Amino acid sequence: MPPYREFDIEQISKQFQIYGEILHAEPCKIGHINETYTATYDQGGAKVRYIHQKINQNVFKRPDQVMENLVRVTSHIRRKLVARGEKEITRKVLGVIPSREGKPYYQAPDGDCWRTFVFVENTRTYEAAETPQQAFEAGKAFGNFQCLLADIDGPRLHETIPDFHHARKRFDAFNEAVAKDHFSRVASAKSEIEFALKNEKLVDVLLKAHAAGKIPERITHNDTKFNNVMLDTNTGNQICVVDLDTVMPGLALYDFGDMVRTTTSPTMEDEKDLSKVQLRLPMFEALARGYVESATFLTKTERSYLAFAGKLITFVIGLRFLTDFLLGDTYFRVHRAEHNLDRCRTQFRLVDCIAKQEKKMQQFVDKL
Ligand code: GN1
Ligand code: MG
Repeated sequence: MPPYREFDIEQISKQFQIYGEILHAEPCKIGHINETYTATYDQGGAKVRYIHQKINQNVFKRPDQVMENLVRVTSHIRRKLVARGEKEITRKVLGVIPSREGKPYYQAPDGDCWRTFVFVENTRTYEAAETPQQAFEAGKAFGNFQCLLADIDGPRLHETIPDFHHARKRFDAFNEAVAKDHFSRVASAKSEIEFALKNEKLVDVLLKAHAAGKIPERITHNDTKFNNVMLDTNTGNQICVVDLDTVMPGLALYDFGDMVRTTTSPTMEDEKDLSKVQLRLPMFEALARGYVESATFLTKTERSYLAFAGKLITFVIGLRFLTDFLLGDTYFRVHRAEHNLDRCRTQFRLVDCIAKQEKKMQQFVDKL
C-alpha cells in the first residue's frame, strides 16, 4: 500500500457530490490492484463514511468502460431489489457517488481516475473462511449476484480485461516469460515451473467445452475472492459482493472456481508454510450448497465441472503469480522479495490438495 497522503484524499473528496466536510481517511483492504481509502465525513453532526478508490490504469486500460459496466450492473441490481421490496438496499448493492460533473468517476489533471462508493456499514470481510456457514454465505452471495444479472439487457458488457480467465493464453504468457527469463529468475522457480508444465493439460478443458457450445457465456464477477463478500457483523449473513471491476461476460465456472480457491484453505494466499494449506471438504460442501441453491440457472454440464473449476482457477491464478514473478513483479502489488513466488506455491499446493479430493468433491455436488 503506498503511503497515505491526507492532503491528496482531501482534494479528491472535493470532486464528488458528498455533503459535509471530510474528517479523516485511512487506507483499507488488502487488494493487489487498486488503491482504496475509507473516508469519514461530518454530515450535519452525523459521521458518514465513503470509499474513495484510485483505479489502477496499468491493469484497467479503460476506466471509462469499467465504470460504464459498473453503473449498468449496480443500477440493474438496484432496480430489481426495489421491485422486490427489499430493505437496506444501499447496503445490498454498491452505490456509486457521482463526481461534481455528474460522471461516475473523476479524472484528476495527472490522469489518475478516482471513484467513490457508499461505505457499507456493519459488515466485515475475512481473508479465509472460518466456518462452513461463512462459506455457504459466500456461495450464496455470488450465486445471487450472477442470478440478478442473468437478465440484464442492452449491449454485451465491456471486457474490462480481455481474456482475463483464458487459461491457454495465461499458459502461453507463462511459457514466454520462462523462455525470455529477463530477470534471471527461472532458476529460483524451477520446481514451480515444472509443476506448471506438468499440468498443462488442465488449461483447455473448459475452453473446449465452451467452444463446443456445451457451456454458455454468462455475466460473471470474475474476482470472487472470499474477501470480496461483505458479511453482516451481527448475523454473519451475506450482504453484498464488492470489487466489480471485472464484472463482464465469462463462464459461471470461473467464478465458482475462484470461490473454491479462496474459501477452502485455512491459509492466507501467501502462506509460507505449505503444510498448512488444505482443502477442507466441509467448507467446499457448504460453498457448493450455497452456490447451487442460488445459481438456479446452472445447466447439468456446468454442474458437472464444479470441482474441476476449483482446480483449474487455482492453477491459473498460481500461474499468473508465477508469470508476474518471472516478469519482475509488475502486475500484483508485492510486499517482500519472492512474494509472488510464495503466492504461486500456495496455489500449486492447493491444486494438489484439490486433485486428491476432486472425486469426492464432485460426488457431493452431483447429489445436490
Ligand atoms: C487480484 O486486487 P484483488 O486482490 O481484488 C486480481 C485477481 C486475482 C487476485 C489474487 C484485476 O485481485 O484476478 O485472483 O488478485 N485482479 C485482477 O489475489 O487482476
Ligand atoms: Mg479484485
